[in-house]
Amino acid sequence: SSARTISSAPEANTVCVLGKEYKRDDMTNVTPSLLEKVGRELHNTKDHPINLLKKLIVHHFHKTYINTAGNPLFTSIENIPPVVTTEQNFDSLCVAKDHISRSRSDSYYINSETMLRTHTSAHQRDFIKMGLDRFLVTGDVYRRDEIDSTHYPVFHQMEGVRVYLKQNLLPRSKTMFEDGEETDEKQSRHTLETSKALELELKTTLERLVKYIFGEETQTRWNSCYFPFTHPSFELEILFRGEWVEMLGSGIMRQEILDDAGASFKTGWAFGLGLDRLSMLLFSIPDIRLLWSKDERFIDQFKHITLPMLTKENLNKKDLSFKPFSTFLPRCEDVAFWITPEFNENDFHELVRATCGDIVEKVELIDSFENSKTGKVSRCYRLVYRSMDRAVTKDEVDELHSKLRENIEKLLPVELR
Ligand code: FA5
Ligand code: MG
Repeated sequence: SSARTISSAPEANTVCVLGKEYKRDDMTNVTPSLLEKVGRELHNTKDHPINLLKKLIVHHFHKTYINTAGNPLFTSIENIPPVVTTEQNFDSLCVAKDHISRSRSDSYYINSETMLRTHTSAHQRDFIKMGLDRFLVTGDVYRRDEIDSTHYPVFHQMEGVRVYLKQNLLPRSKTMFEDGEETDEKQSRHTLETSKALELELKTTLERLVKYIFGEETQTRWNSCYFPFTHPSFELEILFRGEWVEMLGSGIMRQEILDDAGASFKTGWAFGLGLDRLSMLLFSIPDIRLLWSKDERFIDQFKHITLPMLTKENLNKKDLSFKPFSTFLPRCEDVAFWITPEFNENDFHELVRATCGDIVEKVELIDSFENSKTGKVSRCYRLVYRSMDRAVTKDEVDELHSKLRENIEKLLPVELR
C-alpha cells in the first residue's frame, strides 16, 4: 500500500483517489473518511488476519493444483487497485442497467464513470481476456452499508475463476455447446452435461478448500441463489460452532462474459469469497471494526502465527484466538521514588494490584538513575489506568493514584520523590 490517498475538500470540483484526480459529478458520493481506507490494503498488510487467511488459501491452491512440472496452475493477483469503471463492475458482468446494486445508495461512485469496486468479480472478464485460465484475485471492495460488529463499508474478497477448453472438461464429448433453452440447471448455450460437469468441478474445488481451512469433518451445505453473472448460482455455507455461516457466492459463468473476453469456445466457473468474516471466525475476532484498528495491541497478537500453524492438522491444537483488549482511552500517571537495597520490584507490582485492581493495565519502568553525590538510586514507573468495559474518569484515577502513593510510602522500603 504505497500510494497515498488524499481526500479533497468537499467544495473542490475534483476528488483525489490513490494519487489521481477525478472530476466530480452528480454521481460522486465517496466521502473523505471512506477514502482514508483506500490504500490500507489489509490483505497485503503483514501479519494481518486477512493477509494470513489470503496466504492460507493461495497456499492451498498452489499446492493442490500443479502441472506436470510441479508448477502452480492458479495465478494469484493481489495488487489491483479498487478503482474500476462502472463498465467493469456492472456491464462486463451482465448486470442490468436498472439493477439496484448500481444505485448511489448502494455503491460508492467517484463519478458517473468511475467507482470503487463492489466485488472482485469486476476483474473476471479482463483477466480471461489476458489469457488466464485459472486465477485468484484478492482485493478490498466497497459497499454503502451501516457499521456494526459484522458490517463495514470496506471488506475483502477473493475471486476464483477457472475456464476450460472442451478437452479439459469433457474430453470424450463432441461439444460443450448447444442452441437450447435456459432451465434451472443450465444456460441456453450449454449442454446439460457441460453445466453438470462445471458444477461438479466447482463444488469439489470449494468443498476441498473449506475442509483444508476448517478441517475434514466440517459440514457444508449448498443453497441455490441468483447472480446476474452466473447461472446456475450456488452459495456455500459452513457449520461453525453450531451456526451456518455464508462463506461465498459462486456459479457457472454466463457465456456472454466469455464471449466478451474473446473466449467463446471456453466455459467456466467462478466464486467470490468474503475474507473478513472468515478471518473473524478463524481467529475469534468479535468485531469487524477491530480489523481496521491501528492499535499495535491488535496486529501484535498475530505476529507469531505461521502458515503451518494454520493448516487443519494444527488448527485445533494451537490457540489462535484473539485476546480482547480495551478500546477505551488510557490515563497515564507516573510515580517516582528513591529505592533502598531491600526494594523488590515484584513487591511493587503486587502492591499496585492490591491497591488498584485490574484497572491498571500496565506498569512500565520509564526512568532509573543514580545520584552521583548521594549514591541513591531513583526509579520512575508509568502506570496505565484503563478499563476493559468503560471510560475511567480523571477523579477516579487521581483518587486511586494518591492511595497508591500512600501505600508505597507506608509499605515499601522506598522514599517517594
Ligand atoms: C458477490 O459479491 C459476488 N461477486 C460473488 C460471486 C463471484 C458470485 C463469482 C458468483 C461468481 P455477495 O455479495 O454475496 O456476492 O458477496 C460474496 C461474499 O462476500 C459473501 O458470501 C460474504 O462472504 C462476503 N460479504 C458480502 N457482503 C459482506 C459484508 N457487508 N461484509 C463482509 N462480508 C461480506
Ligand atoms: Mg449474498
